[in-house]
Amino acid sequence: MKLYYTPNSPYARICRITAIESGLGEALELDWVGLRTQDSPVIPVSPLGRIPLLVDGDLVLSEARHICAYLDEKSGRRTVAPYGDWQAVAEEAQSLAFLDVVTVWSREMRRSEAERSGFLQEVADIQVRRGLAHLNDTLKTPAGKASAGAPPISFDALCVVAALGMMQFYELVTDWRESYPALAAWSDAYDAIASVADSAPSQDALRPLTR
Ligand SMILES: N[C@@H](CCC(=O)N[C@@H](CS)C(=O)NCC(=O)O)C(=O)O
Repeated sequence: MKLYYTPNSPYARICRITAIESGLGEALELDWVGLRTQDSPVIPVSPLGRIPLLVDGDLVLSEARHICAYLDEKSGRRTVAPYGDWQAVAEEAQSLAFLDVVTVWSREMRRSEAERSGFLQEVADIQVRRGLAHLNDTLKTPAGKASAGAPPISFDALCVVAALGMMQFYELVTDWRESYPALAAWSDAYDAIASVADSAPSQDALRPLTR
C-alpha cells in the first residue's frame, strides 16, 4: 500500500498515525509529493492531485476518513465510527469540521500578510474558539484517565489532535492552553504518543502559498 502525502498535511497525518498505531506502519509506503504541481505523481491516478491518497493495487482511495476505515479493515482495529453508531458518527463529524475550519485558517496564514483575508480570519477565529470551548466541555477522555495509559486512537480524536497541531504550529489561538485547560491536558496525553510527536508539522516541510 502506498500513501501519497505531505508532511504538514493534517489529514495525511491522521492516516499516518492510524497506520502506525494499527500495526500497519511497515505495510504503508509513504511518498511525499508536491501539491498543485502539474508533475505530481498523484494526478495520473487521481485527477485533482489532492492528498492524502492511498493506492492499494487497483484501489485509489481519497479522503482521510475512508483511508482510515480501509486501514481498520486491514488491521482488524476500529478507529473510524461505524454507520449505525450515529452518536459516534455525529461526534466524529464535529471533530472533522473543527479540523476543516482550522485548516482553512492555517492556509490563510501561509500567504503573505498582504494577501490574507481579514474577514476570513475573523470568521475562523470565532468558529475555532467555539469549537475549542465545545471540545473543552465535552471531550470524553478525562486527563487523569489518559495519563494513566495511552489514550485511545480514533479518527475522532486524531481530527482534534491534528487540528490542535496546526493551531499551535501557525500560532492561531495563542491563549488556547490557558483558556481551555481540560483540552490542553487531553492534548498533552496524545502528544506523548511517539507517532503523534513524530508527525507534528515542521518548519522544514512548510511550503508558503505564493499565489
Ligand atoms: N477532505 C479531505 C481533505 C484533504 C485536503 O484538504 N488535502 C489538501 C492538503 S492538506 C490538498 O490536497 N490540497 C491540495 C489541493 O487542494 O489542490 C480529506 O479528509 O482527506
